[in-house]
Amino acid sequence: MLRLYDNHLSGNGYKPRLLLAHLGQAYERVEVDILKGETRTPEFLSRNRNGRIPVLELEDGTCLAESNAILFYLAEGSRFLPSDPLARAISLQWMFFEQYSHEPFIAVARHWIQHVEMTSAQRALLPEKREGGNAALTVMEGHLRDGNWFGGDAMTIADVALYAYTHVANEGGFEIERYPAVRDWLARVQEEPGHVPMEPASEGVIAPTKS
Ligand SMILES: N[C@@H](CCC(=O)N[C@@H](CS)C(=O)NCC(=O)O)C(=O)O
Repeated sequence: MLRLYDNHLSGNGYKPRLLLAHLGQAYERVEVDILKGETRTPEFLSRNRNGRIPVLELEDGTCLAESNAILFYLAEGSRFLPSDPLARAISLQWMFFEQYSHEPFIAVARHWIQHVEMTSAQRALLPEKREGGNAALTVMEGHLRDGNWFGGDAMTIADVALYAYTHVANEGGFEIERYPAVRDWLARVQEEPGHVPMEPASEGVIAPTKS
């Protein structure tokens, strides 16, 4: 059985959880306490040298890290990853956008505000995080004025990747109401059959039913 090393607060961890629910794929979920440094133990580092969740452990013990790589692997052959080369690349385009222009601003601001005691250096960087996050939301708003989804005519892994931290952007101090097309897209993602919320995320074997 697939095993997912995960943390219930993490949008990066939620991405594979959400896709696995849509795929109706059973897996074992292992909660890793990122705030207590459990991602930096020798045991965890043997699964991901980069010391971060999520990590997907395959049945043969191979470990795959990086949330968007995990999405790409899991979605192969499903409706969440198009077969056309250009359509696949467009999904990847938005997933790289998420990692470079979105997550480092929106997820990091949320983490600092919600989960840790902010240092003065982090507090000083917060306006920069706000600016970067709003720039990403503006790009998304522009795209969604012309289309319902990011990777084509239906929901793909690009939407899963972008949904994870956008739907909790308010926790990072972002005003999603300023982005009506993004807000409508969030509702569309939530209305897809098989959708599961970010929390609660139980431990042990998760056996979703296929939507
Ligand atoms: N680019 C990575 C980022 C993963 C990441 O930042 N994981 C955080 C939780 S969201 C983590 O494990 N932090 C614990 C640590 O750095 O020790 C991905 O998309 O999977």
